[in-house]
Amino acid sequence: MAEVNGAGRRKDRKGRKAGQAASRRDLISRSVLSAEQCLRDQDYGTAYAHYLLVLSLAAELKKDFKETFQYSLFKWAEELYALNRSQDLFNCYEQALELFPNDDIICNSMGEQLFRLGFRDEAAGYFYKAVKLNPNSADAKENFYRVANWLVERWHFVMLNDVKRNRMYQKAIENAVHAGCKTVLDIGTGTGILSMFAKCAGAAHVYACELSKTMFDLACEVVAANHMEDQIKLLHMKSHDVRVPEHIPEKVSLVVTETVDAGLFGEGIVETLIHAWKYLLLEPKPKDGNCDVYGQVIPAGAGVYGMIVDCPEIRRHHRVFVNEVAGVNLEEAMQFSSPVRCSHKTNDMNEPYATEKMSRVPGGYKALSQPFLALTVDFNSLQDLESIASGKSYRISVQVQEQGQLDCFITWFVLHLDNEHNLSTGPSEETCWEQAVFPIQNLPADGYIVNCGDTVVLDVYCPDCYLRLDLVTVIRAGEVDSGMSSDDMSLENEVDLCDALASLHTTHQKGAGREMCILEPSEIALLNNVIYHESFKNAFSKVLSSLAPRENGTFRHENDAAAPEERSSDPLYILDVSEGFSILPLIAAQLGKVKSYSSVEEEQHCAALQRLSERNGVSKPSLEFWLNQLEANDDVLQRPKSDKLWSIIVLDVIEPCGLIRQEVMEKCAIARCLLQSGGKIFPQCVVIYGMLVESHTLMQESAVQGTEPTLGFNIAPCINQFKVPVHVFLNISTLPCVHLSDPTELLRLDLMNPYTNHFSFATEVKVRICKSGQVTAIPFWYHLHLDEDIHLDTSSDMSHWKQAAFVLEEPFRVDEGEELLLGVHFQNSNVSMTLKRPS
Ligand code: 44T
Repeated sequence: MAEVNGAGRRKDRKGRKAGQAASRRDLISRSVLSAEQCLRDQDYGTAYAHYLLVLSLAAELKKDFKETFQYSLFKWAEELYALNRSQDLFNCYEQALELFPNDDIICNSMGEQLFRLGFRDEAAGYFYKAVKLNPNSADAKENFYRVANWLVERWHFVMLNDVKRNRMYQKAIENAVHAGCKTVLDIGTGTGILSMFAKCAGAAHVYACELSKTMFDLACEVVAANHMEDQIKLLHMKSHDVRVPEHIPEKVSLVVTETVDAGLFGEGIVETLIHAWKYLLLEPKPKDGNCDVYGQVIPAGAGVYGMIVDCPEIRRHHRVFVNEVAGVNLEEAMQFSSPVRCSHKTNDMNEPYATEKMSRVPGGYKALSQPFLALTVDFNSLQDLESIASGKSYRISVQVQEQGQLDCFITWFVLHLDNEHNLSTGPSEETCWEQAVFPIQNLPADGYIVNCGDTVVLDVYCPDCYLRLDLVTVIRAGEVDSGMSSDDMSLENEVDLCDALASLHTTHQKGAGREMCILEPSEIALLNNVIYHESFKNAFSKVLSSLAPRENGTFRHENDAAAPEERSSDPLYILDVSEGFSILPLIAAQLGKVKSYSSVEEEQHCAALQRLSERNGVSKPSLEFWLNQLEANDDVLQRPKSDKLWSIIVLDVIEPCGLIRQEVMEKCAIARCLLQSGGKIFPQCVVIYGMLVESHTLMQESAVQGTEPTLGFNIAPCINQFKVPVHVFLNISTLPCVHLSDPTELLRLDLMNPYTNHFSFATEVKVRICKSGQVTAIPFWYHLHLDEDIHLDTSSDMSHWKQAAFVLEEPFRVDEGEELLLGVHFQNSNVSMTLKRPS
């Protein structure tokens, strides 16, 4: 019986199984049919859901349906994005990645979604994964290169190549370990190099923490590559979250760290060390020195130095100093201001300081004072650290020694690693460091000139972990200090100080009450660029006069089909799709019967343009804001009215960093369809120039050069996975390099030509070598041709554009007089280059 029963149950189960399989098959095929129907109906959400079900039930179908599944996912994601349903959007991607965990296309697309919603670090992680999964994916590579800088910042390469800095840290750590520090915590370990120094110096226990996930993973890889994974304990956490004994078993006798930025405190070293002294370090060395084991920090302390500087390049990026640009008066209407703060005004958009490698600033700079000591800090004194964290300010008077313009303060620092080892980040030092720049703004135009003998009074403090230098006043030679009583000198409370400063500022602030508009430094440089605006004005005029109705009411352009009488009273339409703040529409609107459309997005930009147009007598209807006209889903490049086409469309082709903007050719193709006959796209043509150079500097910034600079430790192969061939934001004029060829035309993009519809180009150009050497890089820049006669050069002195360079994988030896073939390849806006000898 039992057996029969058993057999019956088995049979029963078998039957049920067969039935289940059949109904599963049935469900699957029905779902596939529904999915296909939904796709035809463009109901992508439901199609996606059906495919998801199908592929979850039938893994064997994954191969067949992968592309259709991806298609419905991407379509549905577009809709979710448009509907602002980002959580649902990411849920879909996560489901998709569960089904296809190793699919580079989904990974890359997930990265793109994250990126456009502002999650850049996360996006970078997905691009990285996509490239790892498919090293040939051009899209993923382009995306990865664009964000790699967020994952692993470029200074890591520079720093690891800096032998002097590495030796100095190594020596100081060795000294401390030999003197008895046996337990070490490396805070912000980066690639783990300081931890490896400590271990090799003989430390018994080495712990390291790193808050960035990418850097932590990298440190693990580096430490393993050096066979020290059992000797260094790596923690993926912020030092503030490290607890004894949960994460590290004991308090340590040495903390090593280089969590410093150009302004010294910007990486939070003060707060980090306050916490470390309270919870992670042994007691400091007592005054009488009578103690074997105690806590200490490398670096032991630092001195911050400052200087008053005249620098035209910094001036033109942080202060609008032209009063009139191509007929537009800027002076009375608006107060433009850089986001880099230097005054008491606080604003969310403020950045504490800019950074600049002063030795490489185009046009150079002039020191108006001797260096002055702005601040010192003892990292071994909790009291000192807490005093800085309290935001206490120090008032300093500095003598002016040279006549010039008060453009900015710059600061740098000397890190005292220990009593013997000091690292300076000074502007004239041979180092990889940048200096912090505190631009001076909002003085009356004549207030910037200072003379020998004047005294500049400033406050130095560190209110929120960022160093700040505030100009208080300038005491002119021979004047008594009328602005400040001795009482003011003792103001310690920040609020009082701000009030005092505010009242001081308003007394000499010209045009107080003018509307404030904060612009990016590149936008300020653009406003200061008179030639740029004059060029556009002239080119606009030419197009407009070629299209304007003649006296007899007919149009000059013979192709124009519409009846002249209908059109003769119509204005001409101009659309400016520049990114960021642009006054081109205003310039156009002043040219007569024109209706200009601006595509500025920020509210303060719209307000500024409106105010400028009022003050410049531009009639209200002449200037419109394109985004106000748009329905939620409309395309920016639609035409203004049903029967009217654009006479001019201004496209912003080059990014300030020196790269071609993404999707420019796509935009161009649309723009061409929206032009009236005889209408023009600006620029009409873009010519890319390049030059072969030997640049040690670019190599150093691009990859760690073997094991020598890292003192024998094997770091290069790990971190060089993050190298990026294209460098951006370069100043070619000051880049340390030897020119091995003349500038050469590389590629011509004709934006007006309807046959330029493909978005990837490859050409080969002959380049003559004018000097023997090693080609390591090819800097490139652009000429933007507005018409046959007028062009703008993105490498010119007043340009708001910087330049970019392609760095070769390996140096290429060349001899004077020979001719090489340079292959240039553009895909979307990603550039790559190859160099070879003609066969
Ligand atoms: N110095 C700049 C390097 N971190 C900046 O995630 C550029 C140096 C520099 N981890 C040449 C040029 C320059 N707990 O990976 C970063 C960061 C991490 C922490 C754990 C913490 N409390 C922190 C704080 C930061 O530390 C690493 C280094 S910080 C950035 C250093 C002018 N040489």
